[in-house]
Amino acid sequence: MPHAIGAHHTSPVPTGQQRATAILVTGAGGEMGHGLLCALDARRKHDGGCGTDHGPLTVLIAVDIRELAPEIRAHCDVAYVGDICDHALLERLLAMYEISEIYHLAALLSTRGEFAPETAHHVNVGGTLNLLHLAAEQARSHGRTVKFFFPSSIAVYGLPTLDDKRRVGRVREDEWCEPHTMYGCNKLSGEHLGRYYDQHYRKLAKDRIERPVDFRSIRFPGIISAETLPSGGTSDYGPEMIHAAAASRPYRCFVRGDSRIPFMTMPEAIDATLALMSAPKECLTRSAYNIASFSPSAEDFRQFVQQAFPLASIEFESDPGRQSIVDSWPIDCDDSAARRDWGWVPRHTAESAFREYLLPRIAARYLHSSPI
Ligand code: AKB
Repeated sequence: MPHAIGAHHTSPVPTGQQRATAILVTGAGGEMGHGLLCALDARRKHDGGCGTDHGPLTVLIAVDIRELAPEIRAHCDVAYVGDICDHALLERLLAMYEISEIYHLAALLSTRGEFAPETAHHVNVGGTLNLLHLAAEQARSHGRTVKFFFPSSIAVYGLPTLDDKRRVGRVREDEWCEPHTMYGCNKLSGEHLGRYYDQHYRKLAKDRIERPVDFRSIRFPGIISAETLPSGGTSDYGPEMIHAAAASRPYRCFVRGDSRIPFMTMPEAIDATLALMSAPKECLTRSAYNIASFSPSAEDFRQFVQQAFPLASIEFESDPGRQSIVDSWPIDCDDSAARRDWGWVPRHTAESAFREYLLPRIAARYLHSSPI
């Protein structure tokens, strides 16, 4: 049975019949959850307590399979420890809140998904279907469309060979979508399910409601955070290398030095998420968008890191399985649709990302180490 761990309430949750207007974040304790909760909390404080236009009672609800760390829980009103595949939890949320926005971050990432692909499907697709159904039921009950953010991934792409990857270079949203991982299949499924709930839900039902869900998605590249270390991903070699050097730990990189995929910083990912979610629907020509910021090779990562931490011990030892996943992902993504439709612009080059954000913030996190 899920249990709620009530943090402080930044605004009183009404009693009796009235349900509080709420924003729901699943996977809140994960890599993106920390940054997104902070940003949503800051937005509602800036808006005078309302992260949406439904008045001052918007509460921020977090759901995760594990208890949230105190510094994350401080940014939400209620934190539920539970499983997004648990219908009792979702029914409880339906009964207690009028949810206006959902940020569905909960997922098993690409590496972890390859050890338990059926479990990955159950969580990544079954969980997403549950949340889309919750959004549709919410829309039916409060009569307003529910905005739904779905973090997709470059994992939806599958370049057949390394030669194809090198020849193709930059990919557009509608090409090479034959993923090599269960996670990539799940993210592609999630995109299609979201588009269905947005445009075609219950097409033949007599009591059909028009557009219960306003589905929006971004195909994120590898994301590097100074605050959190990712786990279970195949793009993790980038952040792992930097964090290991800052913590004076030797690092054995599981891909070749010439491996190259797109990356971005966590602040860029959070800003892009909020920018897409606040864009006028009529400006959006797609439900899933590419964005990208910089595409360093693993050797580029090593050089940036060793310039900052000269004593860092970094070796390359390619793991064939994880290498084949990275070799199937594109070198870069064409983000022209995101730039045109909702003003996406990357904040960094690889150099500025390391110099201005990653190295100083990660070094500070480990205190005793400081980049040159
Ligand atoms: C992973 O490595 O699985 C994720 C991703 C690229 O979506 N970080």
